[in-house]
Amino acid sequence: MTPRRILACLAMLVVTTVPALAANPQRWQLNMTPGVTEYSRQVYDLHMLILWICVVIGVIVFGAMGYAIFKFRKSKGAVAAKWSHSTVAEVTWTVIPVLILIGTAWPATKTLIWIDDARESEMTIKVTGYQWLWRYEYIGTDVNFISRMDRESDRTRMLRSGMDPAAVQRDGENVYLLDVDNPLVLPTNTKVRFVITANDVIHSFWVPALGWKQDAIPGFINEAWTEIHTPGTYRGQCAELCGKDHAFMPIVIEAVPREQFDIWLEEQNRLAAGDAGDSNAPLAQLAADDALLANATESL
Ligand SMILES: [Cu+2]
Repeated sequence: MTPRRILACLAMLVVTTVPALAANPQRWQLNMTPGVTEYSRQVYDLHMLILWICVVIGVIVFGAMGYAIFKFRKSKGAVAAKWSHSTVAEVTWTVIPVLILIGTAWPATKTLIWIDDARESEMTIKVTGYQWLWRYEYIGTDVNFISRMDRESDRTRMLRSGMDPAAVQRDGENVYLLDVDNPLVLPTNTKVRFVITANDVIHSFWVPALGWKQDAIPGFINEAWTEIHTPGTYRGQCAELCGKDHAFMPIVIEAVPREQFDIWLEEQNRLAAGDAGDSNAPLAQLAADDALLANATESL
């Protein structure tokens, strides 16, 4: 391999892995991330705009206050002013905040209207929260499966398991309490609509890299959408305290290119429809899933 090709490969690796890595939580990370969708980027931009406006206001207000405290201190012979009304001050501190509010509400409202529009989605996924796992149904297909925390994390978290959380690894990354058995596979560059509900108590579907969080409420269907541009693994959590194992129902999204997704979906659909060589395998899996669900809901 020529040095040039090695460089090209390295650059490719950086281009494909850095955005995906950056989308997941990092140690000592202080700010939110721009995520991996246009949606999350707009939310991030709004957050940064309002953060900087607040920083400027903070610097001006506390700067003026600090300056006044120092400059007009009693030891320097400062005497309190006697006036009690100033029309100029009244107008100034009314008009400036109103302008700031309009300046922030305008882009925020524009984004809110845009992110509420799930029309023209190319596919729909039904997400159902259970204590303490998720079910994903690819509407219009037979693909319907349960996603729960990986067994290794589950065994490790047990009291006195003697197992090392640092040893729960996947591709060199510590995924203790973060990984699942069946990730939600999504195609990139495709508008995907989610309909979100729950079967027992209120849960909340949250993957920070997508830029939104949506409550999963029994008897209600909430809606959200995403369009991921960067292939990768994106992790999330249930974000509504839902019972004793609330912290142990992670979400994993595997975003793959459309062609790869189509192959995966076709394969899953074939398995689900029982067309596979061993037609009992998917059925047995479904039965096992249902038994698991029954257990999960019974243990209430
Ligand atoms: Cu939950």
